[in-house]
Amino acid sequence: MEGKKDAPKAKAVKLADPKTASIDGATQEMIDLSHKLEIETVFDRAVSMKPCNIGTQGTCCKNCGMGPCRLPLPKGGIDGEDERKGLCGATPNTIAARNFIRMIAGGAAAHSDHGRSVAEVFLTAARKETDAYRIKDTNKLIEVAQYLGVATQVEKDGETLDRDLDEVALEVGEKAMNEWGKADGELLFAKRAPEERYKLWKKMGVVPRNIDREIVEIMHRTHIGVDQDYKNLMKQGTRAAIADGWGGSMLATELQDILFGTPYPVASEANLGVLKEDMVNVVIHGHEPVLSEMIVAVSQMKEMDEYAKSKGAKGIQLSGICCSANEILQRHGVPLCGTFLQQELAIITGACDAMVVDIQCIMQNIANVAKCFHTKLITTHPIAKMEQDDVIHIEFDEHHAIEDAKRIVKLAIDNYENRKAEVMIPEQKSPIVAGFGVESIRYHLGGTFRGSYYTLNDNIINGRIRGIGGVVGCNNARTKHNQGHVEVVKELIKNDVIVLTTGCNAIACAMEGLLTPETAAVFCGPGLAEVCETVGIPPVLHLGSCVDNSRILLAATEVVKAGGLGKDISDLPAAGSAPEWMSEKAISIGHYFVASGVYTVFGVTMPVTGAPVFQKYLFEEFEKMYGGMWDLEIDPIKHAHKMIAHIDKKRKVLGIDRTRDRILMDMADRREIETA
Ligand code: BF8
Repeated sequence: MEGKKDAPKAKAVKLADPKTASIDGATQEMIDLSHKLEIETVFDRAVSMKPCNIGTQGTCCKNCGMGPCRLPLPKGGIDGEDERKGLCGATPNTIAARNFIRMIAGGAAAHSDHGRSVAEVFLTAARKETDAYRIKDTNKLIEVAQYLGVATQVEKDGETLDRDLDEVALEVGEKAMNEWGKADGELLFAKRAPEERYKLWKKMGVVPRNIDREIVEIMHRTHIGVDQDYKNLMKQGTRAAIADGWGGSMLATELQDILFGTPYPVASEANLGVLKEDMVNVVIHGHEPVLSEMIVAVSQMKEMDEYAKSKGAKGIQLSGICCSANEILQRHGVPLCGTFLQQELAIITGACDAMVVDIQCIMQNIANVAKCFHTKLITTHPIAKMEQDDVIHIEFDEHHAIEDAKRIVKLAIDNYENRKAEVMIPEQKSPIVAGFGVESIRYHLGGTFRGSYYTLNDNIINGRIRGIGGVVGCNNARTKHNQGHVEVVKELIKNDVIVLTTGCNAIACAMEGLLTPETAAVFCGPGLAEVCETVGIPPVLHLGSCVDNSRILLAATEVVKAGGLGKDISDLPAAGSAPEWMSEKAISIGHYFVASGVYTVFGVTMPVTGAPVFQKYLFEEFEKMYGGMWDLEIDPIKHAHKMIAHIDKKRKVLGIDRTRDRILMDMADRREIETA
């Protein structure tokens, strides 16, 4: 018919080039296999779908029905006054700041709601309403009680006696729960920060009142027509981020340690090669260890092992993806199956009999991938279900935790004989030592004489250790899987910067073999290598999941307390990094690092680049206020060197730059001095 246009041709599906998508051999192999099997993964979608340029800049406002108002930065930048505005008149600064703090709210909510769930289970255990959970670490219970204002001793007949631990636990649970919604006062853990930091937060008016309130207030302030001053918006973003790092996340970590045990160094393995062809593979994916702890316990039961054997398997192989993986690795040595970007690939091995998920970082596409295999995909959390019809929902309840976990593991075992596709498990896996924390760093690097971080500080002062890098965060399919993580970390340790890692960075480092003491001799500068070899630790210390970034805050506080390196976290030769971030949680973490005084560099992109004035506020002016600030650097080597430059700047202010100069002298320099 005249005028009728040809029907649009279907776009050819673009496929990711495995070698460009990841640096990891196992991942490349599985992407290749996914193409042969015609199963689409995130890597293919990343090459088929471009990100929105305006959203990437942070200047798309969709907070009301008159928009979305899109305010891209002109290609040549802004000459003169920036006249861009939304329908209501909102400037790019207002829009970017609103979006930014909404990301903080999202991240803080995710961490903190996780923390609340743990606090609820903690209370159930303290009230003895369940047999499944018991207080494991009583030392930590006593320590945390003090920070929550819970008495650990009582006076009786003029004598001071230790208080009954059940009573202490109950009050700790109640006081902790109160932190989310109390009407008066302020976040109790804020005072765990160095005194100078707490005083600064007081002066700036950013000490959180309670955790929930700071998140809710962000949603209020960013509603149309409320807060329209980017500085004031960021003040609230800062308060909410502190409520996450020093509140929700820290409570999650501490209560988990009390309930499930504080991690200590443990040996294990990492990468898809940990799956076993002749065993029932249960892959745990998500974040809350409340469920995964039970699955670990049940999988180790003799009756389950025998049941697996009755079905022709040699036993049960547990492994983990994302931060659930980190949690059960830290406490039980369960191997890491993979990072955020490997979740689909674990199913594509054809060996995953059940993938059990709870909350956060679970891609909806795993349900589509699972459909192509025998894998049972099991959701377990009431707030995180999936619409696809192949997903089984078994809601987990702490009151009958063991029964729920048994049901799940049994389902996986029953499914073992249903494997249909040819099993293809990549060979790659790396040995690792994980399970570090504030306590184990004190044990390995602390001086028994002062019972503190004395040895660590001493080595920083004498220059063997140049500084501390906290390298954390996600994978992002917009950048080559694990490249940023591995290159940043290798460059740091090569330059004698010890690395504390969590989240998917920790898994990336694990896969690359950087979490072994032997790594020190291969990759580290001479000073750091000497320290690691002397005390037998890896140069990259795995501190756990993303809520465990609170451990980095507390480790930094211990360094301040040990003396000789200033009075505040902002005085330390330290820097933070998330080379491949993607989640809102990462933004919240980045901002509580900054608010705690840490120079923090992100890779990939930052959703503020469309508002240059606001960007400058975060990247420069924040340092004057908080001693910490944001930065963006995509190139991993430059990224690491920006961190090192900041570390050197701090060393100079502390007057310890000379010791470092001495340590860097090579033999030729020494000979020159000797012959002079
Ligand atoms: O909380 S690092 S991709 S897994 S968000 Fe997610 Fe990012 Fe991985 Fe853990 Ni953290």
